[in-house]
Amino acid sequence: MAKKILLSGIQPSGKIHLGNYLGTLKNWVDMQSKHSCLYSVVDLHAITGNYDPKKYQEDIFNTVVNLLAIGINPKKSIIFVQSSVKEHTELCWLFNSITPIAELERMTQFKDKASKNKQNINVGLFNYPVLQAADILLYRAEVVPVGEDQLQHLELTNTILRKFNNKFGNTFNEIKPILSKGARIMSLADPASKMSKSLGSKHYIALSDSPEEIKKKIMSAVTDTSESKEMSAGVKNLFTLLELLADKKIYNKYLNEYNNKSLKYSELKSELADVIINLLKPIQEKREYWLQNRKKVNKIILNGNKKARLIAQKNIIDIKQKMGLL
Ligand code: AQP
Repeated sequence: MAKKILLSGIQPSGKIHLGNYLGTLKNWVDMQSKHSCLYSVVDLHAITGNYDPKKYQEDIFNTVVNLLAIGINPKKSIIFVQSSVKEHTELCWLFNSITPIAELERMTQFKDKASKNKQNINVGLFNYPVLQAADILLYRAEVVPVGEDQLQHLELTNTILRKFNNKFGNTFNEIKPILSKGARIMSLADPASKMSKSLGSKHYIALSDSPEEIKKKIMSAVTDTSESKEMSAGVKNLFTLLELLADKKIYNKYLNEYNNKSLKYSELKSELADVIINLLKPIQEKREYWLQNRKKVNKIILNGNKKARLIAQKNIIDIKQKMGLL
């Protein structure tokens, strides 16, 4: 049986945090043998937020370096930059013509991002999920690994493809979101919010953070904020990280201590910091390797762009024919 096509994207903010890694990117690595994978650096999405045009190319490059460092293998998967394939924006426009405004108005990520950045509520930010649908369906992808925050957008992709199929004939198969166990990692400093770069550096651990930075951030992570008997969101988050990264025995030991009220948070945090430092050490070494081999990275990007373009150019013809545009 032919392998299913998988597509997922990451914004080129230069840094990748533990939430991105455990929520999605680890899955990207694991799925390379099962599916035909396309991984996109979604530079057209990220310009809907605040970014620095002068260092944007470097951010895109660093994002690809990070993907290579975590284990995305360009011999197995296509790594490409979204804006190098013009058909993404073309298909976004085509989908605009069948996407109800009311559906976009429901999107919680738009409401959230708009409320946090009132000076820059642009049409692109509103339209973001339509471009995301185009990213996926341009390659006829059916499998989409994401974090929990993206589920609503993927439901909209299914709404758009159903509308397309009804109006223009059966073209796209329904897409299936794939969630990992770490689908929602919370901020270390404000565990009510998801771990996110835009909150500031004490809220997240970047894959490039030094052991000292990691220790400092974990040791000062918020734990109990109230006298509530329930496990607080901050402690739960530390346990989630430990469960995902440490041996089951170690996790159970701390959980038992928590349950019989003998747990010292400083010990839990110190253990967790060490586990994270060990996880990141080989990734950071590979990152150094790729940073010193810029030519190889650039070649990987050019090759990936070329392969993605070939698939996109073929698929858009079929879509435009169905819509009466060719
Ligand atoms: N906290 C998280 N827990 C689990 N998964 C997460 N993802 C993001 N945050 C978490 C998943 O990471 C993938 C890449 O997402 P992105 O490039 O859109 O990054 P983002 O969500 O924009 O990351 P930030 O740090 O939250 O960026 P800002 O603050 O700039 O908006 C996606 O699959 C996402 O679900």
